[in-house]
Amino acid sequence: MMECWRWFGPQDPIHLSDLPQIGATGVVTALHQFAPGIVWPEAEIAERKAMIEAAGLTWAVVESLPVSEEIKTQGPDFKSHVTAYKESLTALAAQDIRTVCYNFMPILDWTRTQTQAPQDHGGTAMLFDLAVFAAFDLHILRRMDAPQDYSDAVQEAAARAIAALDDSAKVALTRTVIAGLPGANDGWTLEDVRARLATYDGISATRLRQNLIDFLAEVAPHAESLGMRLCCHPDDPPFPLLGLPRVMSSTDDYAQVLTAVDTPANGATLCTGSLGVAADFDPVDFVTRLGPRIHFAHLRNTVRLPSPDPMRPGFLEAPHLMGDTDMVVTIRALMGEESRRRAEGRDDHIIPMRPDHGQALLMDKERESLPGYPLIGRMRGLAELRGIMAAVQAGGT
Ligand code: DNO
Repeated sequence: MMECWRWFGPQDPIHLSDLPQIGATGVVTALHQFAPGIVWPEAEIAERKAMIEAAGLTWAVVESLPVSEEIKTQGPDFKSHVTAYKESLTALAAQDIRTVCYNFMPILDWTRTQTQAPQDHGGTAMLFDLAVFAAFDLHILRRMDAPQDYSDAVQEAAARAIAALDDSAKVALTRTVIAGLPGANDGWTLEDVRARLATYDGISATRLRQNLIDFLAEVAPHAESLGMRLCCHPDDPPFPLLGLPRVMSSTDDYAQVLTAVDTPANGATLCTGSLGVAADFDPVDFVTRLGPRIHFAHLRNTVRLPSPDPMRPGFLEAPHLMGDTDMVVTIRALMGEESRRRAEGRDDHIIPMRPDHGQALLMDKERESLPGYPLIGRMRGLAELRGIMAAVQAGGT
Protein backbone atom coordinates (compact mmCIF):
# COMPACT_ATOMS: atom_id res chain seq x y z
CA MET A 1 0.00 0.00 0.00
CA MET A 2 1.15 3.54 -0.51
CA GLU A 3 1.70 5.27 2.81
CA CYS A 4 0.04 8.66 2.72
CA TRP A 5 -0.39 11.59 5.06
CA ARG A 6 -3.19 14.12 5.11
CA TRP A 7 -1.82 17.61 4.69
CA PHE A 8 -4.16 20.59 4.90
CA GLY A 9 -2.08 22.80 2.62
CA PRO A 10 0.37 25.63 3.25
CA GLN A 11 -1.50 26.63 6.47
CA ASP A 12 -0.96 23.19 8.00
CA PRO A 13 1.35 23.44 11.03
CA ILE A 14 2.94 20.16 9.88
CA HIS A 15 5.10 20.91 6.86
CA LEU A 16 5.71 18.89 3.74
CA SER A 17 9.38 18.87 4.64
CA ASP A 18 8.45 16.89 7.80
CA LEU A 19 6.99 14.03 5.81
CA PRO A 20 10.20 12.18 4.94
CA GLN A 21 10.91 11.79 8.68
CA ILE A 22 7.37 10.50 9.15
CA GLY A 23 7.97 8.00 6.37
CA ALA A 24 4.98 8.82 4.16
CA THR A 25 5.50 9.21 0.44
CA GLY A 26 2.01 10.16 -0.67
CA VAL A 27 0.15 13.35 0.14
CA VAL A 28 -3.60 13.56 0.60
CA THR A 29 -4.80 17.12 0.26
CA ALA A 30 -7.36 19.46 -1.25
CA LEU A 31 -7.74 23.05 -2.31
CA HIS A 32 -9.66 23.87 0.84
CA GLN A 33 -9.90 27.53 -0.20
CA PHE A 34 -12.61 26.76 -2.77
CA ALA A 35 -16.16 26.35 -1.55
CA PRO A 36 -18.17 23.35 -2.76
CA GLY A 37 -19.59 24.08 -6.19
CA ILE A 38 -16.66 26.22 -7.37
CA VAL A 39 -14.45 24.89 -10.17
CA TRP A 40 -10.87 24.24 -9.09
CA PRO A 41 -8.66 26.20 -11.50
CA GLU A 42 -6.03 24.06 -13.14
CA ALA A 43 -3.33 26.64 -12.39
CA GLU A 44 -3.99 26.36 -8.64
CA ILE A 45 -3.94 22.58 -8.85
CA ALA A 46 -0.64 22.74 -10.71
CA GLU A 47 0.82 25.09 -8.12
CA ARG A 48 -0.17 22.79 -5.24
CA LYS A 49 1.16 19.77 -7.09
CA ALA A 50 4.49 21.50 -7.75
CA MET A 51 4.78 22.33 -4.05
CA ILE A 52 4.27 18.67 -3.15
CA GLU A 53 6.66 17.38 -5.78
CA ALA A 54 9.34 19.90 -4.78
CA ALA A 55 9.31 18.13 -1.39
CA GLY A 56 9.96 14.81 -3.16
CA LEU A 57 6.38 13.60 -2.60
CA THR A 58 3.39 12.64 -4.72
CA TRP A 59 -0.13 14.07 -4.54
CA ALA A 60 -1.77 10.65 -4.28
CA VAL A 61 -5.37 11.48 -3.39
CA VAL A 62 -7.62 14.51 -3.42
CA GLU A 63 -9.53 14.60 -0.14
CA SER A 64 -12.00 15.99 -0.66
CA LEU A 65 -13.43 17.42 -3.79
CA PRO A 66 -16.53 18.32 -1.81
CA VAL A 67 -20.00 17.66 -3.12
CA SER A 68 -22.17 20.72 -2.57
CA GLU A 69 -25.44 20.78 -0.68
CA GLU A 70 -27.07 21.81 -3.98
CA ILE A 71 -26.08 18.43 -5.39
CA LYS A 72 -27.02 16.49 -2.26
CA THR A 73 -30.48 18.05 -2.11
CA GLN A 74 -30.87 18.56 -5.88
CA GLY A 75 -31.50 22.25 -5.28
CA PRO A 76 -32.07 24.76 -8.09
CA ASP A 77 -28.34 25.04 -8.95
CA PHE A 78 -27.82 21.28 -8.98
CA LYS A 79 -26.98 21.06 -12.71
CA SER A 80 -24.42 23.84 -12.71
CA HIS A 81 -22.76 22.36 -9.61
CA VAL A 82 -22.50 18.97 -11.32
CA THR A 83 -20.93 20.69 -14.33
CA ALA A 84 -18.49 22.46 -12.02
CA TYR A 85 -17.62 19.13 -10.38
CA LYS A 86 -16.87 17.60 -13.76
CA GLU A 87 -14.73 20.58 -14.72
CA SER A 88 -12.70 20.21 -11.52
CA LEU A 89 -12.19 16.54 -12.36
CA THR A 90 -11.00 17.49 -15.85
CA ALA A 91 -8.54 19.98 -14.37
CA LEU A 92 -7.22 17.41 -11.87
CA ALA A 93 -6.80 14.77 -14.57
CA ALA A 94 -4.91 17.27 -16.71
CA GLN A 95 -2.42 17.43 -13.83
CA ASP A 96 -2.36 13.63 -13.61
CA ILE A 97 -4.14 13.48 -10.25
CA ARG A 98 -6.55 10.60 -10.56
CA THR A 99 -7.99 9.56 -7.19
CA VAL A 100 -10.70 11.71 -5.64
CA CYS A 101 -12.40 11.17 -2.29
CA TYR A 102 -15.71 12.80 -1.35
CA ASN A 103 -18.60 12.14 0.98
CA PHE A 104 -22.35 12.41 0.76
CA MET A 105 -23.20 13.26 4.37
CA PRO A 106 -25.86 15.97 4.59
CA ILE A 107 -24.68 19.27 6.14
CA LEU A 108 -22.26 17.95 8.73
CA ASP A 109 -19.20 15.92 7.87
CA TRP A 110 -17.74 13.81 10.68
CA THR A 111 -19.18 14.45 14.13
CA ARG A 112 -17.75 14.13 17.63
CA THR A 113 -18.87 15.41 21.03
CA GLN A 114 -15.38 15.74 22.50
CA THR A 115 -12.07 16.30 20.76
CA GLN A 116 -9.71 16.06 23.73
CA ALA A 117 -10.97 13.41 26.11
CA PRO A 118 -8.16 12.70 28.61
CA GLN A 119 -6.80 9.15 28.47
CA ASP A 120 -5.12 7.14 31.24
CA HIS A 121 -1.81 7.25 29.38
CA GLY A 122 -1.74 11.05 29.58
CA GLY A 123 -2.74 11.82 26.01
CA THR A 124 -6.17 12.70 24.66
CA ALA A 125 -8.59 11.11 22.20
CA MET A 126 -11.71 12.14 20.35
CA LEU A 127 -15.02 10.60 21.23
CA PHE A 128 -18.70 10.51 20.42
CA ASP A 129 -21.23 10.13 23.21
CA LEU A 130 -24.82 9.76 22.04
CA ALA A 131 -26.28 11.13 25.30
CA VAL A 132 -24.17 14.27 24.95
CA PHE A 133 -25.04 14.60 21.26
CA ALA A 134 -28.74 14.25 22.10
CA ALA A 135 -28.27 16.87 24.83
CA PHE A 136 -26.97 19.24 22.14
CA ASP A 137 -29.81 18.40 19.78
CA LEU A 138 -32.63 18.56 22.37
CA HIS A 139 -31.44 21.30 24.69
CA ILE A 140 -29.01 23.55 22.79
CA LEU A 141 -30.11 23.38 19.17
CA ARG A 142 -33.69 22.66 20.32
CA ARG A 143 -34.57 21.03 17.02
CA MET A 144 -38.32 20.74 16.80
CA ASP A 145 -38.47 17.10 15.74
CA ALA A 146 -35.61 16.00 17.95
CA PRO A 147 -37.72 14.29 20.66
CA GLN A 148 -39.07 11.88 18.02
CA ASP A 149 -35.55 10.70 17.28
CA TYR A 150 -34.67 9.55 20.78
CA SER A 151 -36.12 6.88 23.04
CA ASP A 152 -37.04 7.73 26.63
CA ALA A 153 -33.76 6.19 27.75
CA VAL A 154 -31.76 8.52 25.46
CA GLN A 155 -33.78 11.56 26.52
CA GLU A 156 -33.18 10.78 30.18
CA ALA A 157 -29.46 10.33 29.56
CA ALA A 158 -29.46 13.62 27.60
CA ALA A 159 -31.16 15.43 30.49
CA ARG A 160 -28.44 14.19 32.85
CA ALA A 161 -25.75 15.18 30.32
CA ILE A 162 -27.04 18.73 29.86
CA ALA A 163 -27.39 19.23 33.61
CA ALA A 164 -23.69 18.41 33.95
CA LEU A 165 -22.60 21.12 31.47
CA ASP A 166 -21.95 24.72 32.48
CA ASP A 167 -22.29 27.57 29.98
CA SER A 168 -18.74 27.37 28.71
CA ALA A 169 -19.03 23.60 28.27
CA LYS A 170 -22.19 24.17 26.23
CA VAL A 171 -20.37 26.63 23.99
CA ALA A 172 -17.50 24.16 23.58
CA LEU A 173 -19.91 21.34 22.71
CA THR A 174 -21.66 23.51 20.14
CA ARG A 175 -18.35 24.40 18.55
CA THR A 176 -17.24 20.77 18.50
CA VAL A 177 -20.43 19.57 16.86
CA ILE A 178 -20.97 22.26 14.25
CA ALA A 179 -17.70 23.95 13.54
CA GLY A 180 -14.81 22.37 15.32
CA LEU A 181 -13.66 19.73 12.89
CA PRO A 182 -11.69 19.95 9.67
CA GLY A 183 -14.16 19.80 6.83
CA ALA A 184 -16.83 21.56 8.88
CA ASN A 185 -17.87 25.14 8.33
CA ASP A 186 -16.48 27.78 10.60
CA GLY A 187 -18.70 30.45 11.95
CA TRP A 188 -22.09 28.78 11.63
CA THR A 189 -24.61 29.86 14.23
CA LEU A 190 -27.34 27.62 15.60
CA GLU A 191 -29.73 29.58 13.39
CA ASP A 192 -27.62 28.69 10.33
CA VAL A 193 -27.77 25.03 11.28
CA ARG A 194 -31.56 25.17 11.68
CA ALA A 195 -31.91 26.86 8.27
CA ARG A 196 -29.73 24.22 6.65
CA LEU A 197 -31.62 21.40 8.30
CA ALA A 198 -34.81 22.80 6.79
CA THR A 199 -33.38 22.25 3.29
CA TYR A 200 -33.66 18.50 3.99
CA ASP A 201 -37.38 18.63 4.81
CA GLY A 202 -38.96 15.89 2.74
CA ILE A 203 -35.64 14.28 1.76
CA SER A 204 -35.83 10.68 2.90
CA ALA A 205 -32.94 8.21 2.84
CA THR A 206 -34.37 6.75 -0.38
CA ARG A 207 -34.39 10.18 -2.00
CA LEU A 208 -30.88 11.03 -0.78
CA ARG A 209 -29.56 7.73 -2.13
CA GLN A 210 -31.20 8.47 -5.46
CA ASN A 211 -29.59 11.94 -5.45
CA LEU A 212 -26.22 10.27 -4.89
CA ILE A 213 -26.89 7.84 -7.73
CA ASP A 214 -28.01 10.68 -10.02
CA PHE A 215 -24.80 12.56 -9.20
CA LEU A 216 -22.68 9.49 -9.89
CA ALA A 217 -24.54 8.70 -13.10
CA GLU A 218 -23.30 12.09 -14.33
CA VAL A 219 -19.79 12.28 -12.92
CA ALA A 220 -18.59 8.65 -12.80
CA PRO A 221 -18.61 8.10 -16.61
CA HIS A 222 -16.77 11.41 -16.97
CA ALA A 223 -14.20 10.30 -14.37
CA GLU A 224 -13.91 6.96 -16.16
CA SER A 225 -13.17 8.68 -19.46
CA LEU A 226 -10.39 10.62 -17.72
CA GLY A 227 -8.88 7.48 -16.14
CA MET A 228 -9.94 8.70 -12.69
CA ARG A 229 -11.27 6.97 -9.60
CA LEU A 230 -13.89 8.46 -7.31
CA CYS A 231 -14.10 7.01 -3.81
CA CYS A 232 -16.96 7.80 -1.48
CA HIS A 233 -16.10 8.16 2.20
CA PRO A 234 -18.56 6.53 4.59
CA ASP A 235 -20.83 8.31 7.01
CA ASP A 236 -19.06 9.11 10.26
CA PRO A 237 -20.62 7.96 12.54
CA PRO A 238 -22.50 5.38 10.48
CA PHE A 239 -26.03 6.34 11.54
CA PRO A 240 -28.40 9.28 11.06
CA LEU A 241 -27.95 12.42 13.15
CA LEU A 242 -30.13 15.53 13.57
CA GLY A 243 -32.94 13.82 11.72
CA LEU A 244 -30.85 13.83 8.52
CA PRO A 245 -30.64 10.73 6.37
CA ARG A 246 -27.30 8.97 5.92
CA VAL A 247 -26.93 6.48 3.11
CA MET A 248 -23.30 5.28 3.08
CA SER A 249 -23.13 3.60 6.47
CA SER A 250 -22.68 -0.10 5.70
CA THR A 251 -21.29 -2.59 3.21
CA ASP A 252 -24.80 -3.10 1.81
CA ASP A 253 -25.16 0.66 1.26
CA TYR A 254 -21.94 0.64 -0.76
CA ALA A 255 -22.94 -2.46 -2.70
CA GLN A 256 -26.21 -0.80 -3.68
CA VAL A 257 -24.65 2.47 -4.88
CA LEU A 258 -21.66 0.86 -6.61
CA THR A 259 -23.97 -1.51 -8.46
CA ALA A 260 -26.37 1.27 -9.46
CA VAL A 261 -23.56 3.03 -11.36
CA ASP A 262 -21.46 0.08 -12.30
CA THR A 263 -18.14 1.49 -13.42
CA PRO A 264 -14.73 1.13 -11.73
CA ALA A 265 -14.58 4.93 -11.44
CA ASN A 266 -17.45 4.74 -8.97
CA GLY A 267 -15.57 3.42 -5.97
CA ALA A 268 -15.16 3.40 -2.22
CA THR A 269 -12.94 4.76 0.50
CA LEU A 270 -12.73 2.01 3.10
CA CYS A 271 -12.66 3.91 6.39
CA THR A 272 -12.43 1.32 9.15
CA GLY A 273 -12.91 3.99 11.79
CA SER A 274 -16.26 5.15 10.43
CA LEU A 275 -17.78 1.85 9.31
CA GLY A 276 -16.23 -0.07 12.20
CA VAL A 277 -18.39 1.73 14.76
CA ALA A 278 -21.26 -0.52 13.64
CA ALA A 279 -20.98 -3.76 15.63
CA ASP A 280 -21.86 -5.87 12.58
CA PHE A 281 -19.31 -4.32 10.20
CA ASP A 282 -16.84 -6.84 8.82
CA PRO A 283 -13.91 -5.21 6.99
CA VAL A 284 -12.82 -8.47 5.36
CA ASP A 285 -16.31 -8.96 3.95
CA PHE A 286 -16.17 -5.37 2.64
CA VAL A 287 -12.92 -6.15 0.81
CA THR A 288 -14.22 -9.50 -0.43
CA ARG A 289 -17.37 -7.97 -1.85
CA LEU A 290 -16.11 -4.61 -3.09
CA GLY A 291 -12.32 -5.03 -3.30
CA PRO A 292 -11.86 -4.08 -6.96
CA ARG A 293 -13.68 -0.79 -6.29
CA ILE A 294 -11.69 0.26 -3.18
CA HIS A 295 -9.53 3.16 -4.28
CA PHE A 296 -8.39 4.50 -0.90
CA ALA A 297 -8.15 3.28 2.70
CA HIS A 298 -8.46 5.23 5.93
CA LEU A 299 -7.07 2.98 8.65
CA ARG A 300 -8.34 4.04 12.06
CA ASN A 301 -9.70 2.27 15.08
CA THR A 302 -12.49 2.86 17.56
CA VAL A 303 -13.78 1.24 20.70
CA ARG A 304 -17.54 1.20 21.09
CA LEU A 305 -18.81 2.81 24.28
CA PRO A 306 -22.01 2.04 26.14
CA SER A 307 -24.93 3.98 24.71
CA PRO A 308 -28.60 4.35 25.70
CA ASP A 309 -29.45 3.41 22.08
CA PRO A 310 -27.93 0.09 20.92
CA MET A 311 -28.26 1.12 17.26
CA ARG A 312 -26.26 4.30 17.81
CA PRO A 313 -23.22 3.39 19.91
CA GLY A 314 -20.80 5.87 21.34
CA PHE A 315 -17.15 5.41 20.50
CA LEU A 316 -13.66 6.43 21.46
CA GLU A 317 -10.90 6.85 18.87
CA ALA A 318 -8.46 4.19 20.03
CA PRO A 319 -4.79 3.68 19.20
CA HIS A 320 -4.66 2.20 15.72
CA LEU A 321 -4.18 -1.42 16.82
CA MET A 322 -6.21 -1.34 20.01
CA GLY A 323 -9.83 -0.99 18.93
CA ASP A 324 -12.73 -3.09 17.74
CA THR A 325 -11.36 -3.42 14.18
CA ASP A 326 -8.83 -6.17 13.62
CA MET A 327 -6.22 -4.25 11.63
CA VAL A 328 -4.15 -7.33 10.82
CA VAL A 329 -6.94 -9.11 8.97
CA THR A 330 -8.04 -5.85 7.33
CA ILE A 331 -4.60 -5.07 5.98
CA ARG A 332 -4.09 -8.66 4.90
CA ALA A 333 -7.34 -8.47 2.94
CA LEU A 334 -6.38 -5.16 1.31
CA MET A 335 -2.94 -6.45 0.38
CA GLY A 336 -4.59 -9.59 -1.02
CA GLU A 337 -6.67 -7.30 -3.21
CA GLU A 338 -3.48 -5.57 -4.34
CA SER A 339 -1.97 -8.93 -5.36
CA ARG A 340 -5.12 -9.80 -7.26
CA ARG A 341 -4.92 -6.51 -9.16
CA ARG A 342 -1.23 -7.01 -9.87
CA ALA A 343 -2.00 -10.41 -11.39
CA GLU A 344 -4.69 -8.77 -13.52
CA GLY A 345 -2.22 -6.13 -14.69
CA ARG A 346 -4.18 -3.24 -13.22
CA ASP A 347 -2.13 -0.07 -13.02
CA ASP A 348 -3.86 0.89 -9.75
CA HIS A 349 -2.62 -2.18 -7.90
CA ILE A 350 -1.14 -0.08 -5.12
CA ILE A 351 -3.90 1.16 -2.84
CA PRO A 352 -3.16 4.47 -1.11
CA MET A 353 -3.74 4.39 2.65
CA ARG A 354 -3.40 6.89 5.41
CA PRO A 355 -3.39 6.54 9.18
CA ASP A 356 -6.68 8.28 9.82
CA HIS A 357 -6.70 10.47 12.89
CA GLY A 358 -4.58 9.77 15.92
CA GLN A 359 -4.67 10.40 19.61
CA ALA A 360 -2.85 13.52 20.81
CA LEU A 361 0.29 12.22 22.50
CA LEU A 362 3.33 13.70 24.22
CA MET A 363 4.26 17.03 22.59
CA ASP A 364 1.09 16.96 20.49
CA LYS A 365 -0.66 18.65 23.36
CA GLU A 366 1.60 21.68 23.12
CA ARG A 367 1.58 21.94 19.34
CA GLU A 368 -1.11 23.52 17.30
CA SER A 369 -2.99 20.93 15.24
CA LEU A 370 -6.42 20.28 13.82
CA PRO A 371 -8.64 17.96 15.87
CA GLY A 372 -7.77 14.37 15.01
CA TYR A 373 -4.66 15.35 13.07
CA PRO A 374 -1.79 15.58 15.56
CA LEU A 375 1.76 14.78 14.49
CA ILE A 376 2.93 12.21 17.02
CA GLY A 377 -0.35 10.32 17.41
CA ARG A 378 -0.70 9.89 13.67
CA MET A 379 2.95 9.01 13.31
CA ARG A 380 2.55 6.30 15.95
CA GLY A 381 -0.48 5.03 14.00
CA LEU A 382 1.39 4.97 10.71
CA ALA A 383 4.36 3.22 12.29
CA GLU A 384 2.12 0.51 13.73
CA LEU A 385 0.26 0.03 10.45
CA ARG A 386 3.56 -0.07 8.56
CA GLY A 387 4.67 -2.88 10.85
CA ILE A 388 1.60 -4.91 9.90
CA MET A 389 2.16 -4.23 6.19
CA ALA A 390 5.77 -5.38 6.47
CA ALA A 391 4.73 -8.56 8.28
CA VAL A 392 2.02 -9.37 5.75
CA GLN A 393 4.45 -8.67 2.92
CA ALA A 394 6.92 -11.06 4.48
CA GLY A 395 4.24 -13.73 4.60
CA GLY A 396 3.61 -13.55 8.34
CA THR A 397 0.39 -15.00 9.65
C1 DNO B 1 -12.13 13.06 8.87
C2 DNO B 1 -12.19 12.73 7.46
C3 DNO B 1 -13.40 13.30 6.74
C4 DNO B 1 -13.23 13.04 5.28
C5 DNO B 1 -14.37 13.46 4.45
C6 DNO B 1 -14.19 12.94 3.04
O1 DNO B 1 -11.08 13.08 9.40
O2 DNO B 1 -12.02 11.39 7.24
O3 DNO B 1 -13.46 14.68 6.95
O4 DNO B 1 -12.15 13.76 4.82
O5 DNO B 1 -15.56 13.00 4.95
O6 DNO B 1 -15.02 13.66 2.20
